[in-house]
Amino acid sequence: MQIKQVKTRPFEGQRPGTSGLRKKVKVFQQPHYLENFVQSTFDAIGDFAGKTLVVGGDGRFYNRTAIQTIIKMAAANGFGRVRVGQGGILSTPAASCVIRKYKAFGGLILSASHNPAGPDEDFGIKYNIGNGGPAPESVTEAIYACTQDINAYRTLAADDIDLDAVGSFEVGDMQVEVIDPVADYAELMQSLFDFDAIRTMLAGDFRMAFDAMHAVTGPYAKAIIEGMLGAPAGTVMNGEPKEDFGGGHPDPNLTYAHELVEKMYGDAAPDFGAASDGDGDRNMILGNHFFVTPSDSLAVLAANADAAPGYQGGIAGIARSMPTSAAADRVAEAMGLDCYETPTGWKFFGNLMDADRVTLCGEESFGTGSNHVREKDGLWAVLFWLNILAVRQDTVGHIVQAHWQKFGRNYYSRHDYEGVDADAAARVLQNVRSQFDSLTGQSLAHRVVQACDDFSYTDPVDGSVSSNQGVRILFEDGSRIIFRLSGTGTSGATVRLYLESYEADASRHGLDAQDALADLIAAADYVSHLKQLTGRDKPTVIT
Ligand code: G16
Repeated sequence: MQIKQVKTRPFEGQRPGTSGLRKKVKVFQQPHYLENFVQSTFDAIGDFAGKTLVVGGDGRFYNRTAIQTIIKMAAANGFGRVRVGQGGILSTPAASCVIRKYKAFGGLILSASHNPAGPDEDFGIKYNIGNGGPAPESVTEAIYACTQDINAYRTLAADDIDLDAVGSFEVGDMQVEVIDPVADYAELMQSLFDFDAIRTMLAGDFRMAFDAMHAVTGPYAKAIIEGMLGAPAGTVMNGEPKEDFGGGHPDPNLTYAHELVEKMYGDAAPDFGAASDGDGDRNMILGNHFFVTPSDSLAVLAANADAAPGYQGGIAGIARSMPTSAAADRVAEAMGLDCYETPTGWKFFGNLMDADRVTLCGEESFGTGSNHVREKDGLWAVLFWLNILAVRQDTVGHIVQAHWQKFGRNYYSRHDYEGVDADAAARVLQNVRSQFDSLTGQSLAHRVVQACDDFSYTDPVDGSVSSNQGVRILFEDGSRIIFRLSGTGTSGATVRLYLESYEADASRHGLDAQDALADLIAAADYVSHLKQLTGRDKPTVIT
């Protein structure tokens, strides 16, 4: 088959963000746009001749088209084999699992995560390295550099392959294996958790609901929760992945997962509810009339890790992203474990896991995971919680409240101002920065400001430095106000305001988080002029 060298010119703005390149589908549909990024990735990642590339995505609109393009380009560029999920499907954690299990050179994951899907919505692509994790900044910057002076890409004049049939195909000199997207991942889950205990619990009075939000986790949750664990049919809601996610916004939080939230806060609510996102790496955990913040979820999993067979040998350490609450730090301290604070982005956990410094990682953005793969993992978190519930024989609410009694409660909330003017967003952060000196030592929100900074991280494994990762006001009592600009949006800018305060007194653990944080919320606006500058009187989303 004939390799074609196609002339092209660079596009502006192909720098990967927090998690790969995310743009509107229409942007990706421009001639050569996707091809430029794929060729730049291949040019940046080194010698993969004859090696394996894993390819798959969350099933959103443009997934299949992009996969056919990538397969031909992989063949023309000299990969020996592509492993692709049947139907083009691979959840992000399943892709990480497959990369690791088959020792692939790397993988291309097609997703814009929880962002809406469809011809007028979002698409995304990111490269994961051989450890199964998102490429570190050194690699994403090298890819970006290649996108800036690309003048040609290589592809093959070949027919599309049948993505719907499991089997083996030849494309030029390259082998394409269309694989069952669920099997390897399900086997890994079974090796980590006590499926017998969960099965017994599900066979009794315990009732649960899992909302796949018409996105990628449907087939995984049906196979594992309804199939292997025997939950009744219908436990998995919205379980068919759709190209437009059913017109929804598969972001598992209290705002967007409202169907599940109504069920869990309604009459005769199930004992346990959970949702995952577009590509299956996020999770939300709910009990009967009870919401578990992602920060608390990480802390509870760490404190109860011995319930799950895969973690009974002990955990090496814990890592959380900087804006994530310090609840996990308290568990780490009590367990004598190291705890790391990294910038936002799962890619920063990879080195720590590879060096066996941490086992569990988590982010406030509904991401939790462990060293079983190198991505955050929605269903893994759900199964971990089910395992704990089966062993502890207690409710979600009791387990979290008992946790607070032991460790204290970190009240926590994130306020998002989405799609705001980029200059205004920059000025919000600049306003705070310009007061670093004057705020320090002063009283604000009935507390004393201990320090202010722009968060900077030095990777303890490779020494790389990532600066400007969030503007922080840190208080003497451990409370924090943090401002950051999102790195995953596709239109305008999104300001994220993160708020946290610590409460040791158990008699004060029953407050609503917004009430408990009210003075910090007011102080954040007072210091930054956030509302005035963005022209918004309230956040778009509160989590
Ligand atoms: C991605 C990253 C996460 C990050 C989240 C939010 O998640 O993988 O590490 O916390 O975005 O990032 P930002 O605050 O920059 O928007 P996902 O699930 O969207 O891939």
